[in-house]
Amino acid sequence: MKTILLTGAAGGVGTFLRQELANKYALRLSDIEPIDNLGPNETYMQADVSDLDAFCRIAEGVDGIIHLGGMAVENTWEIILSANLIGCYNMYEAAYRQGVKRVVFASSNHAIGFYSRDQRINEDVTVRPDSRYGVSKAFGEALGSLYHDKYGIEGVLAIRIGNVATEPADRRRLSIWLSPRDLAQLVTIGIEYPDLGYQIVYGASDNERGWWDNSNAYRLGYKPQDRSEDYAADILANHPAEEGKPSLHQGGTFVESELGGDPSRKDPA
Ligand code: 15L
Repeated sequence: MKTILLTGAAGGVGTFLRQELANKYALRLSDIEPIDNLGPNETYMQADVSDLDAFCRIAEGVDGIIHLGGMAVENTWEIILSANLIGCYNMYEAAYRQGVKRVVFASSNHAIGFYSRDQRINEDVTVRPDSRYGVSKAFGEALGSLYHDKYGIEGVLAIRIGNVATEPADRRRLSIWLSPRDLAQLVTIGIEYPDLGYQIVYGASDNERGWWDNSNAYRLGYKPQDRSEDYAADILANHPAEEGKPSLHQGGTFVESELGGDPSRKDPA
């Protein structure tokens, strides 16, 4: 069994992945928060992602890293800088120093959130981040490319995750929903696919209303098991349409926050 380091393991997405990957990998869980309900194939090592020495310790001897650590939504520059930019640099640098072969980076739809919802985009488009958080995800993708091309990390998969949940939460999420088991399938491609190189894919289930051309993921063997359309009738009946708002950009509320330079700088939920 391969040993995989899962950073940010105490968070919501980390908790889903622990369940999905429980019998597949020996998971070394890491987070700044403690985790005390360890399963049979799990160990825990506390670390702050902004500390390179700590990152090198938790990355020692693993076969791959799934990097969820850092801030998962918008925040101040200081926090994004430390948790996401420095945290991400430390992750790739630790992987390089420890000879880790595979990295799966949890990128986000907010790296391309300023595309409008009537555009169908693939992984090759120019990034259009909708927030400091989105910029940090674009940075993490660029670092992945650098550490593959220049420093020889064998395989790096950046997954531009939509929204991971047991079911889609609203109209926007009908287009970007990613079920936990479909996420686990993408992550497994990142760990296992031979000669992966550096790849970007979209983290979306089989969503009829999707905005993304995810053929790169399909080329790598991704076969999503879940469909957001199964929830569409219920969502459309119970969630109002959002016509005429800037949220008709793909990034939703992340786009609206501070739009036009609003100094009150409300953070999106
Ligand atoms: C993300 O990147 C966030 O981590 C998650 O909390 C959601 O806000 C999601 O995007 C989304 O766009 O719905």
